[in-house]
Amino acid sequence: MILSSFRWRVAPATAVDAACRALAAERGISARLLGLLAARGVSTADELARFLAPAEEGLHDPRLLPDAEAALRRVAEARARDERVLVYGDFDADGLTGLSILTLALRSLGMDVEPYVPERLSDGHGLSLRAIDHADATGRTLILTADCGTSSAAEIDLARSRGIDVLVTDHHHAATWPAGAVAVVNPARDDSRYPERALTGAGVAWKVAHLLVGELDAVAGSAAPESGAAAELLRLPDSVRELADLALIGTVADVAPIVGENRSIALLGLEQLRAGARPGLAALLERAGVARDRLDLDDIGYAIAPRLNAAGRVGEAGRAARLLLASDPAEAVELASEIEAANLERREITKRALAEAVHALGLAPAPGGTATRAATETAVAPDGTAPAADLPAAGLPAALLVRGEWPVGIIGLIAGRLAEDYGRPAVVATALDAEGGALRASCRSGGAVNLAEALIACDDLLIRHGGHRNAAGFDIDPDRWPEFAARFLEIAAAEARPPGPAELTVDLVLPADSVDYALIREVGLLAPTGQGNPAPIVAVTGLTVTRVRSANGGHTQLVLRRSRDVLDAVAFRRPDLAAMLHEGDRIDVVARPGSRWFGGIESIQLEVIDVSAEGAQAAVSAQPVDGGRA
Ligand SMILES: [Mn+2]
Repeated sequence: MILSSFRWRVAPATAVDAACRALAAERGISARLLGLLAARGVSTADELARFLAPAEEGLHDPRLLPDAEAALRRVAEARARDERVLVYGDFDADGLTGLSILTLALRSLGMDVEPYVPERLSDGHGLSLRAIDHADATGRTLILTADCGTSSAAEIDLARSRGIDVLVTDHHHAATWPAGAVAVVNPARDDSRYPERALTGAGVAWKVAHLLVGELDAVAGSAAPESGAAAELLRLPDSVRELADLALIGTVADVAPIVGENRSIALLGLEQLRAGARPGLAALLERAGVARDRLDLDDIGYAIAPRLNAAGRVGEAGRAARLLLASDPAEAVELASEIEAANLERREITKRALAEAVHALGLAPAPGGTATRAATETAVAPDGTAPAADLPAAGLPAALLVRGEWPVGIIGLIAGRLAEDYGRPAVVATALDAEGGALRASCRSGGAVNLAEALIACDDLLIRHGGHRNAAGFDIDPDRWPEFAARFLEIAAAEARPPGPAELTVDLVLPADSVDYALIREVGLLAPTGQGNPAPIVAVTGLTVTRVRSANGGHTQLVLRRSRDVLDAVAFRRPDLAAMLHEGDRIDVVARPGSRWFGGIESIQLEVIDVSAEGAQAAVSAQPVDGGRA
């Protein structure tokens, strides 16, 4: 009996205008690729031209950023007066890369810069008093922030009263911002007219580096045209292009959508990372066992970002910053092994804390935790959201809420694992200090419950809260916890997904014989894929199983026959398929088409997400041949 894990759904075709169609024909874009592009919002000639243009053409003029002029003026002044500058970043991967970008950019302008990395426990989030004291004590009269500062009005006023100016660069959404700052360069300000809203802290820092170096570096800026310069995009200096690897890491770490300007950052950043020019990142990749030449965004998301974040979680953020800033390869290798040790320690602590949380909740360990997780990891809809995992055993509450004594730095990780393993929102709280003060909590959701809205509905019980749909956090008085838990459960129960298999949206339906190298190349044109721009998912119909084999790591390898030859396929973390499928079964599959290289030869490989008995998925069998798309 062949049972599908998902109910398949074919993405509705998006209308493409005639000019776009004409340009596609001119550039040799097939109807099926145009259909895939349209599903990603590329449906006019203008958008298609921009998609196909070199990465640099997707960048916006940094002079359009809010307060760009004030920021430029203040930094120019600091440089002219030989002022000493402090750069302050948040301690997560986005903040650390943003801090490194600003530090390196100001140094390239010949300025005296000290990077200051806060400690999660002693400094906390936002611009800290300790940092201001430090700037004061060391004669630094200008502080630049990265990835924070928009909500630090009081600290900024205090700095000002002590003769220290603060220039904020940040990306956190804000209806108000500190009036005492010399500039608040934040495209998420309510009054921002900057064309891109989805930059991360590192992305904004990189744009500010472009602004400062492009305008102030005599050598880099000398090529600027004398007349009508304002209408031209500020030229991208090579020294700023070389910082795109750091901007990309922050962008992936903060799960920003890889579309628009972030896509340009991704393309430019991958070029730098693959070249391996930054010793710290080259050493980190080597340690993580990632081959640089085929590096993609998944490698950054799984190998680099967690290692940088781990450092921040176990009080080693300063070391991570030194790694990113290192210019000596030997020092970089040394720092990378220390970061690796911190990563292992963080994993160990998290594993123990997760077991404690599961026990405290009275849950059975997640049924084959990996299998449940596989469903959420592999099943990604075209809009970048993962459908909720199949719900495990009935009788679980609509949300999992747990209090314990864990390091603040890992509660988000525990909440994320609980939400994934048990397919429902999770809230994990821990004491901020030993004296029975406030609790700090982290929330994660698979998408069925909007956490930001749920917390707004509990606003009266919370000291402060913030976050997004799928990830949020808050502080609460311990006395208020029971009332909060009850109300949150009620909200989660009301919004929970109806029972039944989750939907899996496929981009395209193709008969097996249409899967060819041209398709693989077309899919490659959509790279780099990641958040907001997922790898295309295709339903391939009319296959016969000729070989099934379970492989190490819980994977299933398949050989599938079509009319004249066979296709190789692999299903990662799906050990169940090896037992369910038999030689001779007629099946349809949903897969990501790709290829692998072996002994210098490329061969097509389908990365299977789900299978069904041939014709059993109504949405797919109803499709005309070749999808009839575009
Ligand atoms: Mn950030």
